[in-house]
Amino acid sequence: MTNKELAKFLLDAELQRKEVVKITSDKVPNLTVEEAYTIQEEIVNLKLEQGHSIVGPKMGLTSRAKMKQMNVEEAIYGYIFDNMVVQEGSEISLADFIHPKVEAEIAFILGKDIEGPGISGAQVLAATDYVCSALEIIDSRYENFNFTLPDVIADNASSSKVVFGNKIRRPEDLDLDLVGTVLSINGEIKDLGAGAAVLGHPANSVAMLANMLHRKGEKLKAGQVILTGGITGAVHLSYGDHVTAKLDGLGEVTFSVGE
Ligand code: 0L1
Ligand code: MG
Repeated sequence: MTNKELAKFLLDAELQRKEVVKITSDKVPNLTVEEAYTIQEEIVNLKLEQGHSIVGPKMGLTSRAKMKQMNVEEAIYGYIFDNMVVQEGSEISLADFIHPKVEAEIAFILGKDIEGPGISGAQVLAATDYVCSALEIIDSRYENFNFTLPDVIADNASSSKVVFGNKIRRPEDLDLDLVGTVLSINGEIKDLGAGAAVLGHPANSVAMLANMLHRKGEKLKAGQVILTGGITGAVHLSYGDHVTAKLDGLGEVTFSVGE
């Protein structure tokens, strides 16, 4: 199969809400990370051709625990599109997903372009206009979230939906590494953490992204909204769930799960 055919295969799985066997099992056993990003690019192009626009990139596998689990030194990225954004406080339909999970994150809204190499967290903070809370809903197209690193990169880093909190703050008004975060479902705490769970500081995640994009001759652009990675672990969603994340200084972000 060509990279475009593999991209269509994964996009069909997303559109039909149908889980598939990971592509390294049978279709491309020797898939490299570089080739996987090429498949992801084909997915991005197909979504753009369908009329969707990019909100911004997202970082994934940014916690030490997830990196260790996948045996990687570098996080991964994917892209969030406009049709993935869900209004804060609204209800999503379980039927629109395969096996969704939710994680609490901090999003950065860029005021200036950021171009690698050698970008630091301090440079990211200087280029960031605002930060806000977010709940990312991930929905791997692979059976049981069973994938290798190249598989998940090709699958647009499991991107599915995102709910942004309504409160925006200037980044200098908060210690983003110390932002305490509590993720609850139906009033029960499911996980908690602090901003430092994301590569020591969420700005480091954006810096890593800028440096990774530079290797492909790309940069982060003013106006993009960037998901920096899960502060909490990812928690499975079920019908009837009312999900709330509280992030210190960034307020609450919520949604619920209907049929
Ligand atoms: O946003 C994320 O951290 C997800 C990255 C992909 C890994 C997964 O699907 O669990
Ligand atoms: Mg995430």
